[in-house]
Amino acid sequence: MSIKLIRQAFSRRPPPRMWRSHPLKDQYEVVIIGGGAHGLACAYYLAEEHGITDVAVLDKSYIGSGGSGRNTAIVRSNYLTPEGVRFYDESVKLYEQLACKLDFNVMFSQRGHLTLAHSDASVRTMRRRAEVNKLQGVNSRLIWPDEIARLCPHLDLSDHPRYPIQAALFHPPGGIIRHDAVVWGYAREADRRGVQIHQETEVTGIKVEHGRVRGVQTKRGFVGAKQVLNATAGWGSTIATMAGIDLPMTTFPLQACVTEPLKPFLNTVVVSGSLHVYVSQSDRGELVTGASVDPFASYSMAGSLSFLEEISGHLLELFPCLSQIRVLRQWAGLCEMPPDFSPIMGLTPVEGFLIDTGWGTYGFKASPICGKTLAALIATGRTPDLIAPFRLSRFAENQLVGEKGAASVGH
Ligand code: PYC
Repeated sequence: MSIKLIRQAFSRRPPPRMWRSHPLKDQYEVVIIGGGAHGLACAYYLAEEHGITDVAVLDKSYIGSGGSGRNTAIVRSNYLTPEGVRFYDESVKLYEQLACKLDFNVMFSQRGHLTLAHSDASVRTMRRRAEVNKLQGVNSRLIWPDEIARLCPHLDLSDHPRYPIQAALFHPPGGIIRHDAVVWGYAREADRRGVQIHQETEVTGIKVEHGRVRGVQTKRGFVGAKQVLNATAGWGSTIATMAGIDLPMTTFPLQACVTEPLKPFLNTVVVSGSLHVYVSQSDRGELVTGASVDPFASYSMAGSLSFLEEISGHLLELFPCLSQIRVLRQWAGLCEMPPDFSPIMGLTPVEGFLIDTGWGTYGFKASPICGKTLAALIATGRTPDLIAPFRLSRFAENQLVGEKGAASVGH
């Protein structure tokens, strides 16, 4: 426990506010639409690394109310494409330093990540992923049932299940994090550096003149800006349309749920792409688990019984010992899915209007690196090499980044 925390506990003063309220100005240098981990990270790095503090982060609700508060908080970099592995690995490295950088405990637990293979084809894919990962310097390897049993003794490794487990991709740096803490930590440090956070400030239009962005229309009035970043996860294409840009994405709900707390028994994150299930145990003991995206496009964030039936069946196939466990609550978030399962980031045909979109089921884990690279692009006008493969123009150039290592997308 830090000295600061102990001093605060004994002081009579209420703890300082994490971020302040301000009147909305009619002009900023940069407006960021979306107060999730991506938007707030970008605001923080703009201020911290480039000295740009005349920044407003606008959210239509409270900060972290979108994808940042609706995910399962898995962090990993064991993707399939070299472009994806390099990008997510930088994010893992930033997450490793984040608690120190923000002076805020984000509870990053690198407990290891197992992706199970239940068929010969899947073993081949995991082997390929392991090789791509190693070539990029990422710690990831194929392991067999004896080692899986040591890491995760409660998994059913017998030949009884419909799809017996044959092997797994083991990624020791992968783990889970406290997603709200990431949002709050970035918000507090951005605020301290002069960034303004405006909650309940919905953007309803984007003003573009002669091919250049001029600002955003909000429910609280017009706000001018030299540069506008669209960091709105599930609503990325809706916002882009306001600037006259059509993004090649479809929105699907992704559901997840949490069980009652159990004594600690699951020390790794466990994922099965074939069964469409991923599960980890939170520090409170709850199992946090989810399935693949819903099989239809929708903006609904309602939970469904069919999800609960499906996830229970799949989870019990892996862990029959959980048959008496009760589900406490479930939720859904919106995933905008590009055709190649890779994000769409960077410049657009509208000068000054940038995008941080296409985050499908893989957005939260990219927050730090996405914020950092987009801040660099906003500040310098130059696209960092790390995000160049994810440019919007890749679709017209036929340079897709087919990311089959994305989870929950039912390839
Ligand atoms: O990318 O690890 C992942 C993930 C798990 C659930 C949704 N995405």
